[in-house]
Amino acid sequence: MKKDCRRSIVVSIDRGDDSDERLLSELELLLQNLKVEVVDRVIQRRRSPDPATLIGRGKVSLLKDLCEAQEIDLIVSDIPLSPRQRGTLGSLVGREVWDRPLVIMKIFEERARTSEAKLQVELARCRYELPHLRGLGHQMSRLGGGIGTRGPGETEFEIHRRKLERRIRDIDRKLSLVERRRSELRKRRLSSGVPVVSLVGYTNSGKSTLLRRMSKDRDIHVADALFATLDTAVRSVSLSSGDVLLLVDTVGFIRDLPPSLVSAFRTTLEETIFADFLAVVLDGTDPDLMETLDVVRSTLVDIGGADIPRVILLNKIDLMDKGTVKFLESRIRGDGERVLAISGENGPLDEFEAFLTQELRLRISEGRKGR
Ligand SMILES: Nc1nc2c(ncn2[C@@H]2O[C@H](COP(=O)(O)OP(=O)(O)OP(=O)(O)O)[C@@H](O)[C@H]2O)c(=O)[nH]1
Ligand SMILES: [Mg+2]
Repeated sequence: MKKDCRRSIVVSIDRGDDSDERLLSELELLLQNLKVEVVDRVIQRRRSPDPATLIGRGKVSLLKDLCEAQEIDLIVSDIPLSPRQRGTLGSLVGREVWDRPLVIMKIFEERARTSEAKLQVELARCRYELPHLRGLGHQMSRLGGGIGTRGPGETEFEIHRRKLERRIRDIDRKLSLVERRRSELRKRRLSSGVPVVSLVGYTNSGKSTLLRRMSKDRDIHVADALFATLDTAVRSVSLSSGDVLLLVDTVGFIRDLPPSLVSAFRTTLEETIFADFLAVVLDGTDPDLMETLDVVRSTLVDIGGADIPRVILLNKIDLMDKGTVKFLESRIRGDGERVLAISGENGPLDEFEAFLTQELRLRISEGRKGR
């Protein structure tokens, strides 16, 4: 099986929007994380996607020629595909077809380490595959993931569908047990009276680095990779003021997180909102920093954490010049946020610690509302 470094072509629609290029480069970074090389791009300028094949017929035949000439294994669409589009495109080009949600899901699959994360990823994958079953056609045998299929046919589809549905019910049951245990732990955490601060933010922004540094726990996993963390870690942290808090680190956010992943990881994502305070970690070297901040804010709205008091930590300033740091700080502040510039890796954290001390004392004196 050709698993290492597969060759791909990325396809997309150019709607004349600024965000198109940004999304494409992010998709290529996601693919790099999966050891998939992007050999070429086929981008079509058109107002709306073709309902059957995403790109028009002419581009499909160009794509087919490119696949043969360049020994391509895989087509990756930047735009989420309907089951019909994925199936039709796959059979016309004769290659496996992925879309952006599937790419993100595959990264989650690779990264999942605990049994809970593994179950959540599998649940998301099953929910994603279910509507795609009919559209998959000849690709089924390649994507079956252990559920053996010899060839398409109504009964094969039916058997596969029923297996998926049974598995979804089974995982749902297992996860609800995990959720019960988790909510017990959460209750114990809350009744301890120790304030809880959650680290939230885009994937790879430096959340785990900060947790590792502040808790002095060398076992916290840090990596220059997307979605290095898929589970929740909680550590006790003593500030220089003597105050103690619980610091929570969990899964990062990304643009267009697939709905099936959001729902499967909902309990993990929601873990961040059982907090007195949020520290939003932003990678200062991100060229689309303000847009990323918007993604983080809208994800917080989605998971019900928008009203928790927060500070933005402009992180990785050791990699930036002073002028840029000042400029970004004032932009973020101008956007109505409180902001502190830090280097979670090696800069001083006393300003952040003093800020937390003051904030948490204020919260405690006001009483813990809504918890
Ligand atoms: N130079 C520099 N690198 C940093 C800093 N903070 C984090 N990093 C690096 O950024 C990468 C990602 O850091 P993580 O702490 O794993 O990021 P994360 O937000 O937990 O990422 P996910 O778990 O994938 O969501 C790692 O290579 C870190 O070493 C910093 O302040 N300065
Ligand atoms: Mg992490």
